[in-house]
Amino acid sequence: MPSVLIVNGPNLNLLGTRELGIYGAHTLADVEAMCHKAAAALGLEAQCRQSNHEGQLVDWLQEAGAEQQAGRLIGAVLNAGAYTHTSIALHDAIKGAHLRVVELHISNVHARESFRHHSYISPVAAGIVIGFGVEGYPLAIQGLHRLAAAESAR
Ligand code: CA2
Repeated sequence: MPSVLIVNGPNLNLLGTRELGIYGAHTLADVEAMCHKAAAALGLEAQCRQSNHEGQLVDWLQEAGAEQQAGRLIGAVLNAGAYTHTSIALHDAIKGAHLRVVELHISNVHARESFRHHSYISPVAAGIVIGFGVEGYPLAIQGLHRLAAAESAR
């Protein structure tokens, strides 16, 4: 069964414990359960990971690129958290690995502080899902599935 990788970055392990007004009451475990369900409905296995460490995220994205090239993975949904706004390393990892990525943000970053308006991920993302709360995760999986199917039909 092909896989889809779901990667959550720094502080997203705290979902559902604080900042409920911005990120909602669902925990990371709830989000991962939603991802497993959405993936299974498309005949995919969801691999869910979270790290607070930039290098760990780089390693996972590099490995995912190799899995995608081998035809075992359709791509990744990436909520890089605050690294979205700072990390050239994540940008380079996605680009270098030729990884199909849907960038995701729970909150509408464009309605927040200006430092959240720039993303190093967006220029190397195949698609972007922003501001739908945690419901964005299943939407991103569905979008990634469609993009992968469209590319393999070409
Ligand atoms: O809206 C998003 O999904 C973000 O990627 C979340 C990041 C933020 O830095 C981005 O600008 C937008 C922050 C994640 C922190 O999550 C927390 C959850 C609960 C309590 C504290 C932090």
